[in-house]
Amino acid sequence: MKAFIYIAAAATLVTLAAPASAQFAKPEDAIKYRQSALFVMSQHFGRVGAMANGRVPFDAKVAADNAEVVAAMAKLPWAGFGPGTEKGGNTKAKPEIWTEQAKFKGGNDKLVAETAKLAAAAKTGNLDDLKTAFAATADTCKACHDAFRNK
Ligand code: ASC
Repeated sequence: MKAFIYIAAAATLVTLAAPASAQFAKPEDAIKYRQSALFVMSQHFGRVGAMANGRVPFDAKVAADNAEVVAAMAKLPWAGFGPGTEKGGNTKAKPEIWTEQAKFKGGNDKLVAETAKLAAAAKTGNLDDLKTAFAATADTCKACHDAFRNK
């Protein structure tokens, strides 16, 4: 009985921890995972950008909903860049991601921070705040792409 409880507890912990540590069966899965998170993020970021740039009318609720998704997605890609995922699939990832881990992690942390600010700005319903946060987030995307993504 005791053993059963330990096993059940361990299984529960693994289940609860899974989304955060995102273990992958094979490198291709990690690559697909990070690309998917980044793709979903880009779609929702684009919707916020359309409003920040005046291409579509500003709707505070739509902006806030999309920015929320951007902020949530920003937390995911890091787990997909683990050791052994340098190659496989159709990746544009540069080797510097793994040789300059601290810098790359710093970029991801900055993305998480800036997208949280974006979501907060969107919630205020103030278009100028949204524009400022959008620009800061876009700069953060670009800095990492320039340093760590092949053309
Ligand atoms: C986007 C998108 C990116 C970033 C980047 C910002 O909308 O898909 O990858 O913004 O272009 O410079």
